[in-house]
Amino acid sequence: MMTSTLTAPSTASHTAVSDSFRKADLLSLIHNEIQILRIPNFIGENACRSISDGLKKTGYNDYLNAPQVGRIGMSYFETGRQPDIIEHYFANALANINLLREACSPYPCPMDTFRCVVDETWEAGCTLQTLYEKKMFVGLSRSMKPGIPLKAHHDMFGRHAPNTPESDSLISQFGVNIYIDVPETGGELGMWDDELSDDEFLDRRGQDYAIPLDQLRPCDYSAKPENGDLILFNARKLHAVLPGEGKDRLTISAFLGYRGEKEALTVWS
Ligand SMILES: O=C(O)CCC(=O)C(=O)O
Ligand SMILES: [Fe+2]
Repeated sequence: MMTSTLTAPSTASHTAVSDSFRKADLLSLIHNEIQILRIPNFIGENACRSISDGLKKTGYNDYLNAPQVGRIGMSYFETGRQPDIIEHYFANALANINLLREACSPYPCPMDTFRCVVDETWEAGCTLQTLYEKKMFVGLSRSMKPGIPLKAHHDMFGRHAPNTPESDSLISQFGVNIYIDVPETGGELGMWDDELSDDEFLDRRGQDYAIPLDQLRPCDYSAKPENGDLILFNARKLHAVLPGEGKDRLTISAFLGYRGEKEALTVWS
């Protein structure tokens, strides 16, 4: 449609930066007052270095449906509604949580820390998402190679788990990423203001897993992550990871689901 997305504007008004995870900031995200919440130094430098080594030693495999995107663990997005892959996802969910814990050891897995911090902050708590009465996996680690973007997409639980109370009840879905080892240049989280319907998104991505960046105008705003950052963002808006330079970009990620102020928040990958 329009030109290159390789430069990323930084836009303060869409982003809040906080020194800790606070309910008021999460409410700002929920109420659409901000689109990105960044918490620097959520994880310390030494922990990042050690966890980066542990993740690389554990080893990344490509997504089943997004070639060139490495991951440890499995995203429910990969199941593509196929019963045999869904079964595989659930059969391995808890083992994969433990695999991530082992990779991070002797440091705590940052996703466990995140889950505790959210639980402590939100009166109704934060729990691991269940689906079809089974526990989901959470804490997917993603590795993006230099020069390779994560193409533009939105994340909609309802596409992968349609007509379930768990997806029908969702009011907001936030992307959660903890940045373990990121390039100094590039690797921004880029966002567009567009909230497409899922049908429109699927139509526009065609056979690809997402929309190539050269088919979009430059992103409307972005966040440049640093090692140790925790970033939450509105995953229903179109977003992408811009290509990084010089080193692999390692993250630990989840989605956070909101269903109302009196409801528990939930996490899954
Ligand atoms: O790695 C990032 O900055 C964002 C990745 C992403 O698309 C997501 O977590 O939904
Ligand atoms: Fe995403």
